[in-house]
Amino acid sequence: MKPNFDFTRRKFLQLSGLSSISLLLGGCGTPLFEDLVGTGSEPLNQKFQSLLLKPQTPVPEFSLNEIEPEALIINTYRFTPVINQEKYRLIIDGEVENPLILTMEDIKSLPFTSMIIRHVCVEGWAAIVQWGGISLRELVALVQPKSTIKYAYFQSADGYYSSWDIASALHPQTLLAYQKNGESLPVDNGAPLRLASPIKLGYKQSKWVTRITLVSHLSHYQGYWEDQGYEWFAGL
Ligand SMILES: Nc1nc2c(c(=O)[nH]1)N[C@H]1C(S)=C(S)[C@@H](COP(=O)(O)O)O[C@H]1N2
Ligand SMILES: [Mo]
Repeated sequence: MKPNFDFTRRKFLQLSGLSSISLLLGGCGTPLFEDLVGTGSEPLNQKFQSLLLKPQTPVPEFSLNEIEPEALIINTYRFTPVINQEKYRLIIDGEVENPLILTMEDIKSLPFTSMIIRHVCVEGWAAIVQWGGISLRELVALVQPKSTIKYAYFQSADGYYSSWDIASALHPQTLLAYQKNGESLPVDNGAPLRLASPIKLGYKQSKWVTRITLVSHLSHYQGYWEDQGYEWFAGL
């Protein structure tokens, strides 16, 4: 679907003044509560409406004095893209009623949230990090997805890509981060915007995210590492 290039900041502010849930109710005509499935069921089978209305249980967080500023190893496989923050845009599109193109200013006007979690890389290291930014579920609510969406597909400025199950994408601690340990996110860690979540391995946490596409089917490009044999779900 073609993103909405007529998007204006005024419209955005108008939208963000509404609660996520009222947008969602406005955007779909299906009865919402029939989808409130039991918590024991597979996350992949949960409809996104129920996931948006009923956030999953948060993972316990660490305290400020447990942050390990030196332990987060820069792990970049191709190159570090140079992104002009003024010109940067995040596209959110796919099977949605209201595709958006956002500036960093738009993104920073959404409710700020932060968390202290453990980042785990399959290469055998981990680091306790504080990430600050916006929750992905806020953004997903703003674009008013169709009820069929099951995956979020992420593209990055260095050509990296990954895909997530929608339940994990809507987890309350899945953030698009623009701060690390209380400071602006360094370029090497994915500035201006990266994924951060305590429920997925490091290679799912795309840096330099430029486009998020919400879809009902996965293409055969599932991820930079996933397409080379790494496990797709990669849950922690
Ligand atoms: N765009 C992009 N995102 C990426 C990567 C990458 O090479 N490019 N590496 C991944 C891996 S394997 C890890 S462990 C984390 C590392 O994040 P850091 O470099 O901020 O420590 O970024 C992930 N996201
Ligand atoms: Mo990693």
